[in-house]
Amino acid sequence: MRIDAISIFTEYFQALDLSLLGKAQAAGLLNFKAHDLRDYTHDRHRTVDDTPYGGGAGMLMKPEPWGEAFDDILGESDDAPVIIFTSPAGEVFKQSTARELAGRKHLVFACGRYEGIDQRVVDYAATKGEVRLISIGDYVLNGGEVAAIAMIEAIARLVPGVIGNAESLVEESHSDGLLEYPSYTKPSEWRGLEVPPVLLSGNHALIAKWRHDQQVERTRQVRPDLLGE
Ligand code: JFE
Repeated sequence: MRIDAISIFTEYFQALDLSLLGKAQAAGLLNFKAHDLRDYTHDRHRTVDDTPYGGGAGMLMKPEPWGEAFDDILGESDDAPVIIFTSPAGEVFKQSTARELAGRKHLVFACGRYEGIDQRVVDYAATKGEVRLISIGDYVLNGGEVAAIAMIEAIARLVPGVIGNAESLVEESHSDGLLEYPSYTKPSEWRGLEVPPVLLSGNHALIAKWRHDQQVERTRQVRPDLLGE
């Protein structure tokens, strides 16, 4: 899978060189590249922002560097990429979104800063691929990079071979729509706190039932919306 990100803070994406995603890149399962939007400017100050028409506070990202970046990065593309604008005004990113995007060959993340990007950049991108505006949640970040990194991590771990232990993914898909059950490792007693005895019982049917009950109870307590309540 090929993933590009366009940003004025490409250093953020060094996080993707760590751990499993770093190994996936080294193994050629994931071809990731961060592109500096300022490389597509031509003035002495490498300007990417300007004031909004109609007035209002703050600055917007001007369209010309984005157009040049898309022409360069999407020019090399074989089939229609998905172009993702991280935005607080987008559809909310879900595990189902990650699954959909993990099935595509080429993703391009457009990461804005300031108060956002000139709307014509989104309209132009739609002539080059499938555009999605995606939010990672109902809070406002200072820019799109952190949101893009969260999405890339969630997507890339679903690419076959990226997670060595395929069982972790299988088990997750079973528990679809419920929160995880609490987990314990050794020692069986720690600072006066005991592991629930059922987990030491060796009774696998009983353990499966206990875990499912814990999932339902947890979900009811903190995320009743997931139960449709
Ligand atoms: C950008 C900003 C003022 C946005 C109303 C580009 N889930 C999520 N939260 N925040 C973002 C995504 C995000 C994504 C891209 C971004 C925030 N900003 C900051 C400033 C108003 C804004 O939108 C700029």
